[in-house]
Amino acid sequence: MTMEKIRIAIQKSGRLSEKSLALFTECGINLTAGSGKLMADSADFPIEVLFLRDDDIPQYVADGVADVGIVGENVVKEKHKTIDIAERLGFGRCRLALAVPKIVNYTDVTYFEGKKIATSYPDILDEYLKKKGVNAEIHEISGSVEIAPGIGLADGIFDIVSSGSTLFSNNLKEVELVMNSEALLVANQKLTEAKRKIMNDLIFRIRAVQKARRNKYIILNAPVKNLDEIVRVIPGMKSPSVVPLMDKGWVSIRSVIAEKDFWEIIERIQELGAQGILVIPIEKMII
Ligand code: PRT
Ligand code: ZN
Repeated sequence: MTMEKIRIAIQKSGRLSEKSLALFTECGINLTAGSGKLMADSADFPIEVLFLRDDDIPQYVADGVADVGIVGENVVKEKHKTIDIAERLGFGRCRLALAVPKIVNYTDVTYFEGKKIATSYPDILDEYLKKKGVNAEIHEISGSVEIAPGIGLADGIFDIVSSGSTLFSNNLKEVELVMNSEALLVANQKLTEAKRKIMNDLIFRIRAVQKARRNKYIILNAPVKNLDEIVRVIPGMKSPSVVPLMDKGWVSIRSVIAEKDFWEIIERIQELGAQGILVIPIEKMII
């Protein structure tokens, strides 16, 4: 009897490759071959990894050649294949936006009426323009979209923006945000029961890793007189553990705090007399 596995498609080389592989490692899934090969498998988890161009991933997953895949939301939306979004992965964040030359006196989206827009995402753009009631000519190109206005190929562009530095260095400015994107775990809609179970195991691990990333373990010494107030600031998962110190006026507190509230919490508890604050990264978190 062969053990059931799931086959997952990830980007072969590009902006999502490294983070996709890092996610497997953090989930305790070590792969046997490098990303240079077409496929890899793992001794730790019933998984087989297929390395592809990101544009091909939705189709492979829709066809069932791969059971699941990791791909940008922008690509999923552009390809509109019939696949499920199984989990949002929180990396590869970017946005799809319209941009025009800096010198343009832009007021609103009607600027694009009768204009030429260069993009690698014609379907998403077309849908957006229809919704806005704007008629523009969509010029599909597969790369270096940002140079199109400079060489007279288009009046504006519709492209992925992350820091905005590519737009800046090409004398363009972002004028309309069309969609936000992040990496998604996508799945074939007709997975067998056994494969669905493996996928859910994978999602369970991914969530534990993500939760851990969003939180920090904190240890600190606190004066007993302010204990109640300090505990209100760092409530912990259930409630913090409080350990007495030899010095009767002090206790040691251990708790978990959210990364995003980190500096605010540290400031508050310092005001309340906390000392010797240690902040420790968490590897996995299962509640
Ligand atoms: O070869 P393959 O087809 O697999 O890769 P690709 O070249 O099509 O894609 P790749 O590797 O560039 O990006 C893969 C995915 O990463 C995209 O589909 C997005 O979901 C996501 N992502 C996140 C980005 C960016 N951030 C990003 N900044 N994809 C592209 N960019 C490019 C953008 O096209 C522009 O040229 O970076 C430039 C803008 O960046 P800033 O920081 O200058 O604004
Ligand atoms: Zn691509």
